[in-house]
Order: sequence, then C-alpha cells, then structure tokens
Amino acid sequence: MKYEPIPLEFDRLPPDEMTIRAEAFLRQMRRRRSVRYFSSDPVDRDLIERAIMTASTAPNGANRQPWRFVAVSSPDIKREIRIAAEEEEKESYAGRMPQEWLDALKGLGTDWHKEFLEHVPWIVVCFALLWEPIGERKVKNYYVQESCGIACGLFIAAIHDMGLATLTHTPSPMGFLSKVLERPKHERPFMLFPVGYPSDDCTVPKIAKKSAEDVIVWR
Ligand code: IYR
Repeated sequence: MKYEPIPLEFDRLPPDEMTIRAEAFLRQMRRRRSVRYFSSDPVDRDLIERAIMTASTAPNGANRQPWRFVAVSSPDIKREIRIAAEEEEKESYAGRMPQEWLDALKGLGTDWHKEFLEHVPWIVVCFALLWEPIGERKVKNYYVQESCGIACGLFIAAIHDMGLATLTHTPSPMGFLSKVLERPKHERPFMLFPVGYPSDDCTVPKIAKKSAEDVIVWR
C-alpha cells in the first residue's frame, strides 16, 4: 500500500473546556456497569450499527481492522446461543474452573444460568480475524488480540454513552458461536455482548474501582 499523508483534522480546545469534558466523560463512564438482567424492550438496529461502527474506529495492527461483528436479533438464534452457552457454562462452573477462580467470582454472583441471552433484543459477537483469505493467499493480521480488545472497549463505551447496557460475556470455550453463527474458520469468537435496556428490577454487585493511587504511577 502506498504512503499518502493527508492533513490531520484536529481542534485544540480551550484548557477550561478540556477539563470540563474530561470530568464529564469520567463521570459518565463511572456510571457504566456490567448488566446481567435485561428488559426485552426492542432497541433500534441503527443504534447497534452506530456502536459497532464506533468500535470499528479503533486503532489496530497495520490498519487491518481484524474484526467482524455479528449482530443477532433472531429469537431462534438467540435461543440457540443461550442453550449452547449454558451447556458450556454448566461444565465450567461444575469443575472446569478451579476453586480459586470460582472464589474470585463469588462477589459477582454469577452462575451458569444465562437467561439474558434469550431475553435481550440484541446479541453482538465480535470475531477476531487471525488472517484473511485474499484470493488464494492467507494474509496475516497483526496484534489481533490487542486490536479486538480496543475495539470491544470502544463498543462498550458507545453502548453506555447512548443509554444502553451490555456485558462482556465470554462463555468458555466459545467455539459453538462459529457453528451457530456460521462463521468461517479464520474468524475466531472473541467476545459476546448482550445489548439492551436493564430490566426494571436490575441489580448489580456492590464492587468498587481501584483508586488513582492504586492504578497510576507518576514519575
Ligand atoms: N464465563 C463465566 C464466568 C465468569 C468469568 C469471569 I473472569 C467473570 O468476570 C465473570 C464470569 C460467566 O459468564 O458466568
């Protein structure tokens, strides 16, 4: 590919406005919670598309954009995903996860039940593209995990900012998603997001984020 530089679109903001925006964004993001109890109220497909296209702005390895998002609203497919995910999770909770891991999850109140997968209006699954078939060639992608991780972070922020809720759900193993969603071999299930409104009686675990002192080292 040819190197073709163009001028950057960038506006310097007045310092006061920078502080106001930084604080407002932090406050908004502090309100985000992983939600496990969803309403079945419908959500416009346009909103889901905007969240996915926000994810797709992520910085990524060699600009290969090594992701594919499958957005599911079909009740039949959501049900299939729920059944397969619960089968895996049942085994995980009943012995595949070591006791130390189960202990770490105690404060979150999770178990193998995943009703929300059937009740939410949307399930969005991010697939990581390890390589892409271009003609007869397999073209390798770079920093696929990092790229998809950043894209999924932006997706979560976009969903939260537009007034919806989601959960990073990683049923393990996730191979069943390739089958249910009929994805080719080079697309590897990366992360699953139920998306919708929280149910009216939704609760979340009482947990805290680390303090600035705990997460930042100034030098
Ligand atoms: N995938 C399981 C277990 C689980 C694992 C982690 I790490 C979490 O932060 C939460 C749950 C589940 O979804 O229940």
